[in-house]
Amino acid sequence: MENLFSVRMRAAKENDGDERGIHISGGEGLRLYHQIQELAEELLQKALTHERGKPDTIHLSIEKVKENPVFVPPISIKNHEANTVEGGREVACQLLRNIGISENSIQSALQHMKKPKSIRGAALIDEVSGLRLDQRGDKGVRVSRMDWDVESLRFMQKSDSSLVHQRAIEASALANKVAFYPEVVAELCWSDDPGYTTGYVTGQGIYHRIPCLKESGNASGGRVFFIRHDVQNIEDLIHRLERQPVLIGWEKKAFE
Ligand code: WAQ
Ligand code: MG
Ligand code: MG
Ligand code: MG
Repeated sequence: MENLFSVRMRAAKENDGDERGIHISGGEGLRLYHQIQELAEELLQKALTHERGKPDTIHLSIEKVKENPVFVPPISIKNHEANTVEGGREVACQLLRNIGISENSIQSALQHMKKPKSIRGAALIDEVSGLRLDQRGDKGVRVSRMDWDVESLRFMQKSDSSLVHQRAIEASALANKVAFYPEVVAELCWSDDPGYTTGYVTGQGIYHRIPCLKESGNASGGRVFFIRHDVQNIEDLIHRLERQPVLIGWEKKAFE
């Protein structure tokens, strides 16, 4: 296989007394050399026109991936219904309970999601105690080096209409990489973008899309990964989340 490049962007606004600033937007992909420019332009455009505001700093980084990517077959997508934030959050909490997440841990996740200052990465919390396991504070753990395999995505799009929107494509690539690791029991996510209120819960091999997880206009959101209580080496998991190249899809085009 030809070399892949990791193309990543993050944009932030300055904030007094905090060198990292306030998170505006981020994004990324794994592409071949001749596709770098197209993705870099898309990401730059995203940074410059984001509804969270004009950034003061934009980091764009492009790096050859030396390790071979792992192919991860996508989990299935289930669409849920809700008309109110209360209803949407109840759907999310019920799904997390069914997956086996403790009430403490669910409440701790909701507290994290409601914080007004959005962080650029995810919080890793214990599925039983709800305690934060990563030591990353306001930075969080930024999952990186994942993308859809293009042909596998096209195949999935034939049967799932939600996978046409750029945002759902990006979010599901991340969610699929995260769900691949056995240490991660579940994930809860909704956007920090004020205009986007649909979020998801993943667990037990399903990406549950849930509308109405927050009020429109609200700029808080985030990601929580619920981690198995018996995990010994959290740093090793974080390393794989950040560094291991993953393509979502099938290596052999068995589906053609
Ligand atoms: N790694 C870890 N956490 C991240 C990453 C990443 N690569 N990117 C974003 N986050 C965290 C961070 O705290 C953001 O503030 C938060 O997630 C939300 O990110 O099926 O668009 O990119 O329709 O604003 C979900 C539903 C959309 C998609 C989620 O999130 C669908 C979304 P955003
Ligand atoms: Mg995003
Ligand atoms: Mg898992
Ligand atoms: Mg956002």
